[in-house]
Amino acid sequence: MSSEKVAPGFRQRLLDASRKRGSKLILALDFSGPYEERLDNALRVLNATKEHLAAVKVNHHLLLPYGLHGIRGVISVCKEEGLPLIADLKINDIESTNLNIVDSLIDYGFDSVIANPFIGREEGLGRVIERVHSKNGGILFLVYMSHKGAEEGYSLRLEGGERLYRVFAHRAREWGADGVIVSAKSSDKIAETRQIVGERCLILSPGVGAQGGDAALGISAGADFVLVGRSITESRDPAKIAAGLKSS
Ligand code: NUP
Repeated sequence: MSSEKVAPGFRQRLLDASRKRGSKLILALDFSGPYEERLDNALRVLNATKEHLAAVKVNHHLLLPYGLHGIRGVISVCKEEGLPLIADLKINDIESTNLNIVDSLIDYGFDSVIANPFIGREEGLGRVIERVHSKNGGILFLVYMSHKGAEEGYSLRLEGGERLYRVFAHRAREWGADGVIVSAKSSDKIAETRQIVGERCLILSPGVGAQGGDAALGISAGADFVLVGRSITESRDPAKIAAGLKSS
């Protein structure tokens, strides 16, 4: 038997980071306002809150104006701190484009990506999941989003009566997603999703604070992590808010 140590996968890295800091909080590093100030603001908030975090999520707010190369300072802080980095690009395209996206993200140091299971497996997400896992990264599926209109799409009934978000939860389990995104405002959907995906698939819940949801409710419904942006990034005291949310 080989004595070579296998590096832990994304799920384990996230759980390890969470345990180390006693935190179920994933910081959404989202900033609006002048483009030239966003990176400095991101580094300021990241450095102020890092001891309270389990992971960091980056969205278009930083990636569009700066690109992967431009945010390498943020990536470095996360690497130094052992904070897994999630790219919230909601991958939603054909396979060759999706593969291109995940290759860039992982090569630049991201640990995982969020994808839309709506696009399907064949020539959609199938090889993307394999690619991400072959690079020791993770993939998270949108199952039920946190905005009001989520109901108009994710709750649609399919022929036979099953609702779309339940199909997405089944896909997460069957296709080997490392985690799913389910609104913190929908305790019932979190509980239903847990029933479907089992214990190995992590549930990450956005919609806390600025969108009206409550972190403790999300966690008590069965979410493993809460995903919070503006309540922290737009606060006068990000560290205080993050410390309050870390073990909701
Ligand atoms: O359903 C989702 N809701 C949601 O808010 C899926 C997401 N990925 N997000 C993202 O989480 C959203 O784009 C933002 O980056 C973050 C929540 O930010 P905030 O509402 O806490 O500021």
